[in-house]
Amino acid sequence: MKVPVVENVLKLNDEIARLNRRAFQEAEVFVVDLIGSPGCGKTALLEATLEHLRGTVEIGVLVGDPATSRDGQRLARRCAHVVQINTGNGCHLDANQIRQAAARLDLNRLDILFIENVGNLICPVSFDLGQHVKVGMFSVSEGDDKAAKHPHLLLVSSLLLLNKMDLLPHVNFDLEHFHQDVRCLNAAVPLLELSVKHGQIEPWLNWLTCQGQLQQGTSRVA
Ligand SMILES: Nc1nc2c(ncn2[C@@H]2O[C@H](COP(=O)(O)OP(=O)(O)OP(=O)(O)O)[C@@H](O)[C@H]2O)c(=O)[nH]1
Ligand SMILES: [Mg+2]
Ligand SMILES: [Zn+2]
Repeated sequence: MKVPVVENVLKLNDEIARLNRRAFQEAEVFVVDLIGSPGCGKTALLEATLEHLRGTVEIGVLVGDPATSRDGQRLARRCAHVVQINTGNGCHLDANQIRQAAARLDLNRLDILFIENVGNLICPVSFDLGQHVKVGMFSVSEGDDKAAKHPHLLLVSSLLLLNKMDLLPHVNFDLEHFHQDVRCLNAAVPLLELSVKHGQIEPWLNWLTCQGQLQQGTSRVA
């Protein structure tokens, strides 16, 4: 008997991601999918980013959490275009959730759309949301082995962030070892060290500005 085989369980997700990507391109909005473990500082980074870029670019945020709208409320204090997505027992965002949530925003008004993914270093990597870039975020309080243990995240990320550098003297984290692991797995990806708590996010803001300009250039050419 021939047993049916589902070859690509992500096929439907990928089709919806393509629609999202087209909608983002048409609206000329640069979309960043921020992936990191629970508590690494994703919302804190977005709060600080909103603060710094206030009045210069229009930003929207789609934020995923299994439950509560706490992150959504934190971000809405600094941003008028925030949608909270509750995933229940889902541990990642998918393209359809992004499609529905993005429909609540006027994409044409936005320059940047951040997607704060559910705190998780594993399956958010596999789900195309239609984003331009995925950014992987770690923090020193999680231990220096997290890059090595999550090679797929390193491979799909256009940028890596290492947060909570202020805690380095207090935790068991071998910075050189972490850098070596990153270089071994992906020699090309930039790695920026931040301390969001102390407002040290300039390298991230510079990267964001460069990417935004690059994207604008590309969409004009295309
Ligand atoms: N010491 C220190 N603490 C930080 C830093 N950045 C964020 N935190 C703290 O880390 C905790 C978690 O920050 P969040 O921004 O909520 O982290 P998150 O990644 O959004 O967490 P989830 O959405 O639950 O996955 C908070 O208590 C922050 O104040 C930092 O640079 N240094
Ligand atoms: Mg958060
Ligand atoms: Zn998942």
